[in-house]
Amino acid sequence: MTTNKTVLKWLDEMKELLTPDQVVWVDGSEEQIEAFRAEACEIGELHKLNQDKLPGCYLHRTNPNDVARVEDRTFICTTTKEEAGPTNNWCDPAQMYKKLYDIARGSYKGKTMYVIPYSMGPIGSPIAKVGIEVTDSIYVVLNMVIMTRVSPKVLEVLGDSNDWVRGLHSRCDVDPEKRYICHFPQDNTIISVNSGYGGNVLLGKKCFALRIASYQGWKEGWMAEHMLILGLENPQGEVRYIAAAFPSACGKTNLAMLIPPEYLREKGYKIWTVGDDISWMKIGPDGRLYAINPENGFFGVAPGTNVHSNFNALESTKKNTIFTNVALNLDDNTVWWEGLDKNPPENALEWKGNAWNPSMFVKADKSTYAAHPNSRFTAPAENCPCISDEFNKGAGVPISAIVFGGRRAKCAPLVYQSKDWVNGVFVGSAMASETTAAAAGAVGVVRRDPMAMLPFCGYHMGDYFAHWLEMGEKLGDKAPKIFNVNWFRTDDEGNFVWPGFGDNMRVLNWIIDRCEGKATATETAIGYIPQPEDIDLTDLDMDIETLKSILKVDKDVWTKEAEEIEEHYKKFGDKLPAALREQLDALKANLAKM
Ligand code: GTP
Ligand code: SPV
Ligand code: MN
Repeated sequence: MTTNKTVLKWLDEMKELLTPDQVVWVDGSEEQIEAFRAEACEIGELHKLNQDKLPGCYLHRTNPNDVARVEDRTFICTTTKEEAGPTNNWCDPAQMYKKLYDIARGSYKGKTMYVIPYSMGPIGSPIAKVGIEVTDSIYVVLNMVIMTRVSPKVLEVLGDSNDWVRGLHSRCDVDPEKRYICHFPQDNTIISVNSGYGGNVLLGKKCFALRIASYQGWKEGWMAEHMLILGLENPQGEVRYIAAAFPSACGKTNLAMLIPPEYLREKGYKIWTVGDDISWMKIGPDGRLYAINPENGFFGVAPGTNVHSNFNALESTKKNTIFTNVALNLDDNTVWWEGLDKNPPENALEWKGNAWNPSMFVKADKSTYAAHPNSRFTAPAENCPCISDEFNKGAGVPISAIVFGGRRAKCAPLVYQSKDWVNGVFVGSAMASETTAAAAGAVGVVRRDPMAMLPFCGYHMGDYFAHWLEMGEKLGDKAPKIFNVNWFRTDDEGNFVWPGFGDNMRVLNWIIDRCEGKATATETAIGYIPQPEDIDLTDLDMDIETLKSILKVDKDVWTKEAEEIEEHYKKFGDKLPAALREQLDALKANLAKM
């Protein structure tokens, strides 16, 4: 497949270490994919679903001990601990290589070593990058051919270059005690052992496109962010692009594909999806910030996805999709998950493969759910009815607004605009959100998650903040405007106040109007808030008083918030940029005046 000496040398090392019975290059061709699917079904890795209703679709169940990313077993192995910073687990590279090689040694015995050459981003795009993953899992191969661009062309584009990311995945025994997801940013290398789950093993995604790429972006002057990218088309046919960073399972896929409320659709508003999870951004020739989606598919949260909440995501899963850890409807050999519809299958297998029926379901007890709360679909982006024309173009789309957000039951208002780039970086650096099922561990605990990158930043978070500030200086008056949103404010009964989903379009319109200088706002201690009349409530069952309640900036709540940000900032020591310290002081002063 290639004569690239750096590739061949590394593959020889991998063969020697892993001792596979055979080596198979993955070329992404339809024939090869079909053969892999058949083999995966034979060995029980995949279950073939109803091909009339769901052509090309399959179900996979992971080991029940292996259902989410494992942040406590994820490491950034830089030469010094200082480079990885206070928010990452760190280990000395030499020590970690030894430990991982000892675990992986001989683990492909009796198996095939699949070699996957892939491009993150349209092949040949100036923003795209090449990776090669070796794996012993056909499931990983079949996911990678959906999530990335796998083709021999990738190797042609790479030529003799050494600028590619090495990825070793070995499922080993799926032993949670020996599970490690390790990154060596200075060697462009990722090693993942003892997992078979999503973000732990599809090494192009979080490991490369965020952890390694954030490090590369820092060194090379660009940005790799945990952001969706959408195009908002107005009735004049003009499209403005927004990139939004929300933590895992906080609504990126949903926002990226939203369907505007009917009255806006009638006027001609549309949303186009460029990406739903990751954004790589570079300053273009005209000085603006341009973004590409490095991925080629969606690895989306299944529960809660339905025709009303996310029609376009559901459509995307109707063909050539792999479902992981959802329920199997035995009556028609299709899939089901909580929130898909109001008709749970009478005769089903839950995500672990045990018999299940609706009488077993207890809302308060997640262990009775048919689908795992972090069950996922892997769907080709080309299936998405609203995929942007720009998706496959390598130049990227110019970003008008960057939006941060998270799950905050009480604190953050529905939307606010930062005062300028530096203030926006402060807002991102102070972000917090309630934890979700996307990572192993407690759910619903508020934690600081700067720019939604806490689990994904491949270097010292203080340096990362400084990098953001530097990008702002380079962008100058061409910098995107920065906003913060919160769809998750709750009332006293714990119900979400804002309808969310498609209705988030009402907020996006205000954001774009602000970017174009068309909408008014009120200045508050934390930034610019819309006047209640600025958020269009047409056709919505919500009165203006309720809207006001979720736009409110509460002095006591925010004073406590500022104290927590102070605590959070202490972690970064003298790596915390002075400009952010000043922003916090200014916030405190503003609150004191309220
Ligand atoms: P990752 O793939 O883990 O990065 O997640 P994501 O950020 O793409 O989140 P996703 O869009 O898949 O949404 C996760 C969960 O949040 C789903 O259960 C959605 O139903 C729910 N959700 C998304 N948008 C909204 C919203 O606007 N309001 C409410 N209340 N829930 C939402
Ligand atoms: C996330 O957790 O943010 C995801 C899913 O997008 S995973 O690929 O498993 O990281
Ligand atoms: Mn994500």
